[in-house]
Amino acid sequence: MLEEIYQEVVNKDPDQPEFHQAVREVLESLEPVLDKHPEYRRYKIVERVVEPDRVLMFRVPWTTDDGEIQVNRGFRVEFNNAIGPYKGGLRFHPSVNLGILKFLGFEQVFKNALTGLPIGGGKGGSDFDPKGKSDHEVMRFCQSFMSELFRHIGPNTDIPAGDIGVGGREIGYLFGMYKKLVNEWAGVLTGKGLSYGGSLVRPEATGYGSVYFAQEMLKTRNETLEGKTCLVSGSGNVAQFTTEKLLDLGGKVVTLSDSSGFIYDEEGIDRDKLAFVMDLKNIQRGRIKEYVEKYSSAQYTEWNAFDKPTDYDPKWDVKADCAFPSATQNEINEKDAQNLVNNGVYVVSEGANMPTVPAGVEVFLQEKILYGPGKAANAGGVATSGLEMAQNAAFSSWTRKEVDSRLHEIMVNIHAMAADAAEQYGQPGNYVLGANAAGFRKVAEAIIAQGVV
Ligand code: NDP
Ligand code: 2IT
Repeated sequence: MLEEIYQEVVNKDPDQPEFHQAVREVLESLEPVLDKHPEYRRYKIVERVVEPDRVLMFRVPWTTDDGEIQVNRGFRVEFNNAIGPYKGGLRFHPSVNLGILKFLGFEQVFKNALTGLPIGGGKGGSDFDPKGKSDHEVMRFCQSFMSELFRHIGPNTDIPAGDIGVGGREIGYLFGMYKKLVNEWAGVLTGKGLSYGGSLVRPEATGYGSVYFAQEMLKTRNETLEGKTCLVSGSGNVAQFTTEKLLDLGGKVVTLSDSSGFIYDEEGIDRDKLAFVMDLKNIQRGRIKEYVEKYSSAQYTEWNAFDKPTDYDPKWDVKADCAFPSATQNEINEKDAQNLVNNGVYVVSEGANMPTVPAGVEVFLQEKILYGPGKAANAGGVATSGLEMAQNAAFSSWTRKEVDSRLHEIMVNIHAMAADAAEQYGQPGNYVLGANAAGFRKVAEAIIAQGVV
């Protein structure tokens, strides 16, 4: 039956391979859940949950600094609000299309359920490329994007946030335009600046959370991150704060990357080097290869993620204990997964969404390494967005310590929920099954309770 549902998803939208991949991965976990809960079949929960509540698509016209008119496409996929208002990031990247945003929105539904907070799932974005654009161009783009999006969102309806290409700068411009159009200050976006309703620790949260998740997985083997050599991919928001938390916990980070290549620093990326990367990426908006001009302990390997010059990615062919993929989807193929295992990696915590292809996931499961799939391991970001919403609703702001300790507690709970569900369905240690089953069950119960709507 699940195969039939999957085929129908493919037949309806044959040009959305990432969405198919995300659906297949969840459906493959669900057989034992549906066997235990036949009512989920009767209520057609799977059929209902693979179809987004609604998809919005709109034109985003803007002008360059030279006065040339550009047209991009904007999207918001409001996937499912059974357990709370739509919640999820906005991605600005030239590769963005409806299939990618549907995959991200679908994942978000279950991820958000795992946080234990009342938030549904959504995702949006545009094929706009912020790279090489001036601040003013980015501002005009964000204003145009919001001039359509504003009528669809609201603090109890749909609350976007950041994702690839959308950080504090973009959220600020989007928020400013929303406020102007609606004439109301509302907690309608998360990831806001601290001076206008943002939460402490939200910028750090996804990376910190992914490391907390790894810490919990290691605990099951009575181990810690102290002294572990770690590979981190990406060099954006998630990668930076993954590196920071690994340093706090005594780990040694030896790689960072962007879509042009990666750096390997055998001496480890210490706090000063990380500060350099943060300035390079967040302020100068430069490329990671500039790291080697500053630090001679490192070497740079060019590997264009779009051309894929070899059938394996050399950044995963490095000796280490742990890997934190924190760039994008499908950045680890089957060969990369095998290379990681061959190089001694036995902990993989996914800061990115769906960074490992299905055949790579299979390698990790067969090898029985500690493998935390994105929807569990990177849920700390959206969870802290939920905490930002709670602070906005209560007109209050919490201390760094308070937010961080709640984030930590949420990650400990997600790990426990995924571990328990994996055990309950007969595959202890399989966090893929555990996360999918636990997230799905929560959404399914809410859908049943609310009738056929
Ligand atoms: P950023 O835009 O801050 O950083 C993205 C990083 O990944 C950059 O180094 C970028 O390199 C690299 N990258 C992007 N696309 C590709 C690609 N196609 N191939 C190779 N490298 C690529 O984004 P985030 O750090 O916020 O997001 C990273 C991942 O984490 C994404 O998968 C996102 O969905 C996920 N995530 C983010 C959350 C958040 O709170 N921000 C929460 C949960 C998950 P370049 O500069 O060359 O583009
Ligand atoms: O993928 C994700 O969970 C995010 N990009 C964060 C979403 C959010 O609403 O904070």
